[in-house]
Amino acid sequence: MRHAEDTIAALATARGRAALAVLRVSGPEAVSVVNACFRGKDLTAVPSHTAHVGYLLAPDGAEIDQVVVTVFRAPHSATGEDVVEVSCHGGDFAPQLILESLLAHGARMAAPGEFTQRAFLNGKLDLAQAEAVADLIHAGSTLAHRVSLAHLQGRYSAGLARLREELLELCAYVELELDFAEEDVEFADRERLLHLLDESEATLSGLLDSYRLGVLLRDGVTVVIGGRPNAGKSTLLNALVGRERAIVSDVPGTTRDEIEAEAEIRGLRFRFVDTAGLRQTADAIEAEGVRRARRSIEAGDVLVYVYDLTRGLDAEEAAFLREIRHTRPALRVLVVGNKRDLVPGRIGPPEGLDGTFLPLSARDATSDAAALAPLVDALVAAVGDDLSRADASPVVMNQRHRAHLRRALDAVRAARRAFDAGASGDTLALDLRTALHELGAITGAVTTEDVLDQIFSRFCIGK
Ligand SMILES: Nc1nc2c(ncn2[C@@H]2O[C@H](COP(=O)(O)OP(=O)(O)OP(=O)(O)O)[C@@H](O)[C@H]2O)c(=O)[nH]1
Ligand SMILES: [Mg+2]
Repeated sequence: MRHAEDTIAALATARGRAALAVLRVSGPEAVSVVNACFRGKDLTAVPSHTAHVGYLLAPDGAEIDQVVVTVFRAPHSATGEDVVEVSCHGGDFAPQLILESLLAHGARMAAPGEFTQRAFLNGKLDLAQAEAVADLIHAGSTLAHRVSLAHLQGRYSAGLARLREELLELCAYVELELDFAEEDVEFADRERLLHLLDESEATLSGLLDSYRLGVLLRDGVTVVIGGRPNAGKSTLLNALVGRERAIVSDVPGTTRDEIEAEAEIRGLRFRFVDTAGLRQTADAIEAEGVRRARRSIEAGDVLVYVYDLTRGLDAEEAAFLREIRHTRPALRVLVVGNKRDLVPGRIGPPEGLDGTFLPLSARDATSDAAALAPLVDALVAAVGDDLSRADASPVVMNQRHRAHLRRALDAVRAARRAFDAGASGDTLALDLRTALHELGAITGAVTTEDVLDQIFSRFCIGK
């Protein structure tokens, strides 16, 4: 374990105008560094967890700002070291000048993620929790925030710890060097071993399955709105995001550049992409728009294909939808029959369309959000995951974790096969140790410095 020799400082809050800003100093000299540029109480003599008003001074003794400093003494601090937090006024000057003064008095500028790294090295949180700090800060939706917070509080780590215990129990069994192929092994032991193997496999599979939802929470869902010119795509985009984001006009070919807008629906972040109407055109700029539209449709998670009910879905469109189903089977397609207000009576899906069909009026929906409810329901259903899972069980959002979980699952399965084939306890133990090692890498029980540096360097400075 590395013990920090030096004292680091950084601005912990975002730059720019704000009522307050916070700077953090951590390390063996944290208290004396701040004390050297603080006019108020003698901070070296104050108890831990106390706050003090005073003036922060520049190296030449000039006052920079009135501040509140809070002193936390090791090991009872966020990093496990002596920590001093300086709350000053926000803006472009005071925080920066204070940072310069702290550096002039012996602190070193913190590297990205260095505070969290020190917290990890001092056992304040495990690696999965440290990564959850980053996830929490980057959360782009209510659900992503809730899951990151649960991970930070250790729900995920606790689940992994239980799994580790199961695997350790398994290892203990097989390392007794029992030869399970022999007749004299107790039936109960054999049953217990099989049960534990099944449990571990199920837990690992469940975690790996949650990754799909994790990616949705982390990255949001990309919904591409496609269709013929004038079908009402831009009108629909505006209705979905509740503002006039895109220009709507009765001139076909109005949208050329792609237009993106985001909205949160049921706790998930949706990114809607309005595209140029699909048609053959001699206009070079429009043609480029059409090319981009096709590319976006290929890359999206969901395609909302809009057509004008007064014109119907033409043969070329139907062929396009069949083709995309073939070339991109993972793309979920919702077909919207638009301008419902212009077509009286009952409306059925276009002939030969299998899949979700929704007749609606995008224009009416701009003033009456309830008109969009069926489409919103269909979008959430298209995501295809039980969103309530996000509250009930851990959700893997991190690619690094997924890689370790995969290898752990492979190892447990290999152990299962070895058992079925009547292999020796040694062989089984080897596989189980591999699984344990992979789980340990997630929480940081086993890691190398390289891995740590790689993880923490992705954090921002001050974290
Ligand atoms: N009556 C009626 N008109 C609509 C509806 N939705 C859109 N429109 C009209 O249809 C015309 C085209 O709408 P847009 O939203 O610009 O269509 P678009 O698909 O984005 O068209 P391009 O950008 O040219 O590809 C506009 O005059 C809209 O007011 C609807 O639900 N009912
Ligand atoms: Mg448009």
